[in-house]
Amino acid sequence: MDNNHKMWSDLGMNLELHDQLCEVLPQAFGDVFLSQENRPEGMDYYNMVVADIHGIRPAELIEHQNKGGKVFGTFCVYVPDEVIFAADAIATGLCGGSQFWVPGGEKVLPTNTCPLIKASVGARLDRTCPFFRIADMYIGETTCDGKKKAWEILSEDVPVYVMDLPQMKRAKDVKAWAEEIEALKEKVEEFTGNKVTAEKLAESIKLINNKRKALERLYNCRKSDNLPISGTDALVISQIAFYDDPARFTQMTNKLCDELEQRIQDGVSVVPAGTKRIMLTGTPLAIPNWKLHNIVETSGGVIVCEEMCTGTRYFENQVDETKETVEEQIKAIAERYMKINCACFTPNSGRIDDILRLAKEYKVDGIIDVNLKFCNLYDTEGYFVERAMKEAGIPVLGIETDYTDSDASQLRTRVGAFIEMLNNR
Ligand code: BJ8
Repeated sequence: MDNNHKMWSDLGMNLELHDQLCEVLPQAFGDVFLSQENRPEGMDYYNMVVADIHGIRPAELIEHQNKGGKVFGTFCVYVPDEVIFAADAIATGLCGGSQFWVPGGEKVLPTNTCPLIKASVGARLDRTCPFFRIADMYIGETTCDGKKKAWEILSEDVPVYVMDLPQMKRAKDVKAWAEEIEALKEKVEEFTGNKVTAEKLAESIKLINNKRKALERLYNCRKSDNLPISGTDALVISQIAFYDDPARFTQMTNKLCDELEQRIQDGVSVVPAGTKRIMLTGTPLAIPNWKLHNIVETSGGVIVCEEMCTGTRYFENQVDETKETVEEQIKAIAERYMKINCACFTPNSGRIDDILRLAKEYKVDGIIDVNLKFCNLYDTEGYFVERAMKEAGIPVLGIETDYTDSDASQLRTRVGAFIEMLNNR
């Protein structure tokens, strides 16, 4: 039994089922990523991370636990990692992006639940993901109805703490969110036995801000006329950001950005001049959901930006680093997080403003508004997105999809026609 198998077995995983996943992932990764031409050398790090996705990082998390540390699993970009790291614990993203986990979720959830929720629940209940096994506690949030009920199901199997996210953005809501962050701090302190001090919180605010800055630098490179990196590669970096060690991730991403900035200066592009620049908006694309990027970028277009939680919503806006007391720091954290524009808020016009701004900044030719099947929130908000884009004269294609490949050829046809229309404009 190799080291990984021993670790997975010790975690109580269903090895037989998990082996099936291990068999298909390298092929999928090879087809989507390694077939691309002229990739930056700095992608080697992320290739390595994905190649051993259930090995390297899980082993690090277990090492942390063996030293007495705790691991918290999170599902939403609203949950502030700062508070968790400040208690010498580790936060790791747990969203599931593979169809492999969906049937496990469907055993307990209605079929008409979004695939992200079904996959996340299935990954836990089927015991086929080490991250879901390792996390000592899950942190849920009251964003959409499907998630709220999923926490209740998951809590029968693993400790789950739920943060109550306000769904409006008035001053009293920001205050309420600060109170929720304070309550999370107390929970994390109790669970880890470690005190969150102002010094510790200042350190972790910097740590996570630095990660955001590295991602922002990466995305800024994508604003260039000559594109130094594909959207597919940028997406996997965003996905890895959710669970990699934050300091190492920041260092490797900044190193990659050095190379990308050099490429921009040297006029190196991964696509021919004139390739239509597409922005994706909508529901998150959790790892290993690479379907749409692959379709767009093998149909003559290129993705330059994702207005998504696996994209700009994850890294835009920093937490104010100048605050000195825990109370002020928590307020600053709440203010930063309440700037994220998720469709669970009403009204959510800030998201429309963001999309219009990003379309300009990234010199976008067209937008694909992506909705994960059965996500009522983003589906409904698509009405405003499409209307605003039409008014601004930006072509928009609305797509609803899931994690299966059953609609791949139909999507390819629609995306191909959209890009052709952009080429003929
Ligand atoms: S801040 S987008 S990460 S809630 S796609 S599970 S909303 S039914 S993931 Fe999200 Fe936080 Fe918002 Fe971002 Fe529900 Fe919709 Fe599924 Fe969703």
